[in-house]
Amino acid sequence: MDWDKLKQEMKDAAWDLGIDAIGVASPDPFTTLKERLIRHRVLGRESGFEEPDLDKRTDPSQLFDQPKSIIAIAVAYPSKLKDPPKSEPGARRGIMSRSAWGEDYHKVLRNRLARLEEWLKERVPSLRAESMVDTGELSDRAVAERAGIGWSAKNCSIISPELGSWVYLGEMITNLPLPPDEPVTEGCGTCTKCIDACPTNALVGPGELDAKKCISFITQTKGMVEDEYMRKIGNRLYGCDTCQIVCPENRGKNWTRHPELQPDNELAKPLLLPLLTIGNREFQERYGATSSAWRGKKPIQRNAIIALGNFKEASAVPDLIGVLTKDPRPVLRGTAAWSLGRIGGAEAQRALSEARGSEKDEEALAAIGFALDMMKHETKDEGAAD
Ligand code: B12
Ligand code: SF4
Ligand code: SF4
Repeated sequence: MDWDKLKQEMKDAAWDLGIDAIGVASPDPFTTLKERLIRHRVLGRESGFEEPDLDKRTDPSQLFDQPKSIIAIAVAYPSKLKDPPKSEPGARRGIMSRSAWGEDYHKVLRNRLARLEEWLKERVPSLRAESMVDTGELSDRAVAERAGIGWSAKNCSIISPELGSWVYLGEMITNLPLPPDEPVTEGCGTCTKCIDACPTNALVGPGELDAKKCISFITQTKGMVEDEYMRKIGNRLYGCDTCQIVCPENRGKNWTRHPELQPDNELAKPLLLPLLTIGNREFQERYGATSSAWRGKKPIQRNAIIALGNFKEASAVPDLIGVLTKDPRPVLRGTAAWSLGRIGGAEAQRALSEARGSEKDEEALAAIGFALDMMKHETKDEGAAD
């Protein structure tokens, strides 16, 4: 078999298979990545969403019998809404990160990898392959970098010279000895816009993230959020795009060719109030097919409550009092207390004082106390994200 020729044919076929960038990496162990991951763990900077076994993360031969190559793919997604609905007083809206617009990317990329596998199998019937997207053991970014899809940037993203960073990544380990590609030579140069723009200073150095400080991570947690971070969440409901929006490499880049990745404006930038009381079935119907639903509805509802507080949306006070007094989940009651404290006013204060007498959950009670205190001292006024 002429592997060079097969690789070139695969590259030529990729576009028609719905793949926007493709490259080949050697399956050698990722030794510098391993050192990096150990350091990351020791410093307590992991999110907890990563595969915990660092040997599996960095040695493809632990996942696959005699791997010969890893094919990396990228699928580009939209970064702009067409005629986005306005967020205005009385009708405030939250924002989903671009990686959660359209259909769940795990499904879309698995579909592309399955098509690619079929294409290869037709040419090499002895093909063995194992594909992964996000939830697999490997570092999708490290594989993409080695396969020449893009460089590992200061905002941690893989930036493709042609596509920017609005790309999802996936890979396929194979038994085919395809010749590897070279990593790209471009880089960030002296730019530091992402590090400067990060609202929580989560980018602690170029390409170094303290995931626990990252708003993207915080929006996906389920507990109470600290006051400092609630203020910085702004109106983000899931994920954070700030360090990519400010990136000059993304200027003018908006990828729209995949119909299943096209956003629905009402899901990408939804009204906040209806989210407070959305039922399980309705949540599944609306968000079940997107990548934002994997942690259930609670984090998104909590973030909607936070956003109303950050907007200081006085018209939301009755609904927030409803959450404070009736919601069975202490985290949501506590967050509603914070939001009412941030909005302020006599009605909010009365409701908080009453709730202080009846609330049984310790954490929610502490949040009520904090909110009442905050009403006395509130001076700051951070804006919303989008
Ligand atoms: C855990 C995780 C998160 C965590 C932690 C993110 C992080 N930066 O570590 C949280 C929840 C915060 C998160 C957020 C986001 N994520 Co995420 N996430 C992952 C996941 C599952 C693992 C990442 C990981 O292991 N991180 C640990 C770090 C240390 O390793 P790494 O980034 O994989 O590898 C790089 C570094 O190690 C670095 N490196 C290696 N050696 C050295 C040495 C030195 C000195 C330095 C400085 C760096 C360095 O180079 C490697 C390659 O870039 C991957 C999927 C996967 N299986 O890989 C998706 C993934 C990285 N996420 C993705 C996306 C889209 C996002 C968000 C943009 C979503 C959003 N809009 O909110 C944000 C971006 C936040 C950011 N600035 O990174 C995409 C990235 C696509 C791209 N173009 O790069 C991935 C690849 C999912 C996918 N399959 O498409 N994510
Ligand atoms: S995703 Fe947001 S919080 Fe996280 S590093 Fe980027 S700008 Fe900072
Ligand atoms: S904003 Fe600048 S430093 Fe950050 S990723 Fe983009 S080019 Fe690199």
